Amino acid sequence: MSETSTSVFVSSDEIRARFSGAMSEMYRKEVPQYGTLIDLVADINAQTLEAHPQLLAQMQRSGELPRLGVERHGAIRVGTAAELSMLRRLFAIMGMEPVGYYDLSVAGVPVHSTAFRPVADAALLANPFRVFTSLLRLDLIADEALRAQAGAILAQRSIFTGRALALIAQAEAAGGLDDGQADEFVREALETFRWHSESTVDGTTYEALHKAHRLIADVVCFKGPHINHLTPRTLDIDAAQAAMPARGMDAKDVVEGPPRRDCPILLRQTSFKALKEIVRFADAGAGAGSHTARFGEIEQRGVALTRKGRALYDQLLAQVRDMGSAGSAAPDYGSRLAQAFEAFPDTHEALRAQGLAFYRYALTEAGLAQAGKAAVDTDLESLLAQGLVRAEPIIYEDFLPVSAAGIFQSNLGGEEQKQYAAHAAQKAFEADLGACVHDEIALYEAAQQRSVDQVRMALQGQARVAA
Ligand code: OOG
Ligand code: NI
Repeated sequence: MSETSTSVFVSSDEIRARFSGAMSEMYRKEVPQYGTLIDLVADINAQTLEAHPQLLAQMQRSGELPRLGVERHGAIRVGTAAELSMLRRLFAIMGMEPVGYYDLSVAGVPVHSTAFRPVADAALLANPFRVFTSLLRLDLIADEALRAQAGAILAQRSIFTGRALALIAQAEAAGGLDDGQADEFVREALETFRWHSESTVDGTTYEALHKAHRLIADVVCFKGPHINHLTPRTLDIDAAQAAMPARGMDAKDVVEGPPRRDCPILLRQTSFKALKEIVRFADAGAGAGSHTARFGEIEQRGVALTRKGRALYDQLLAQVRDMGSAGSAAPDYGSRLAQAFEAFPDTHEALRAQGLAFYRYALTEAGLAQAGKAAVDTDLESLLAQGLVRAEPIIYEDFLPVSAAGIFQSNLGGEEQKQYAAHAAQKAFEADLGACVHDEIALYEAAQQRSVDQVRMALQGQARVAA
């Protein structure tokens, strides 16, 4: 039975690709500067690949090149556990699972978050679309009456269309969606992420929530969790940042994350500032107001770090931020950052040898010729030394809490800094989500190990197993 019924299902990779494409098209119409950003990044990527044949070759070998042009992440913010857990089910249909837990309360943003993304190697190569998803923490609103009011407003809204809910249930029951259902699912799911210029509340309520925190107003006062940015991946973020003003974009002051390096690590991000948009409040008589929430962002991705590498990154970043009171907005931030990160090795040989970053191992041409030969030793280091195996960086697919906070802050307008006590609550978040989040570092570890196992298997047969 399963053979005939499952064969008509569209793969989750395909649904994700359709959805990501549809979302990009919608956002291009809603925020035209996003279209400009996509064009700019495409130009910079083409120039970068032309100027760096080694990078081109490496991306060809790793299979990353085709995904580059369609790669992007988005972000949304939701208000209730029910919304979050239904999103989990919606994203699951597109092969996207919650990865990582981010506590942003430390940075003055009253949310905690995860990223929905594909986790399997092949799915990441097919289309790595990710959605950074934040849950508002009403418990961090100090004013009790306001907290209750926000909760009551959120309890009344339904962010999914009836058809979307029906298709989610149907996909779960049947194990997939056919071609027509998949298209309908994409159309219906998209509605949840659309911008609505009519607020669900009156102007006074908006102002009160806005005063508690701009982000609270953004989550509570609208019909749904409008997509607030979409981010293409650039291969040279400094070049893209420098070119933004000429194309009419108001770029953020500094690039978040590590400094420019020969071997990019983790993630670097910058954005153009959020646009002021006209909003009509429920008491339309009061006239139109405005809201600032939606922006454009670009990112450059580098190699994923091991726990040891990540600890070093966190330590160096904290050191930089402790050196200057103005954090990343200080004028000497760039030089302080570069200086501190001199302590982070910047060759792939060193990163690998010191266990700071993750690599995917594969047989070279010479290695393939040796496959199955009796003399082959499967000790990884000696295989590398003999040129039979090569190590390619595993790209970081996730986010960085300090950077995310910087992105949030720069797009909330103003210098707003609320103080919340550091308050990681992963267990509560997972209870609201209805599932545990993946440990992102464990995923990279497993990907690296799979590649090692594949190399060994390819050499198997007469090959000795390393002691
Ligand atoms: C999410 C900000 C985080 C990133 O790239 O780090 C983010 C938000 O503003 O909702 O998207
Ligand atoms: Ni982002």
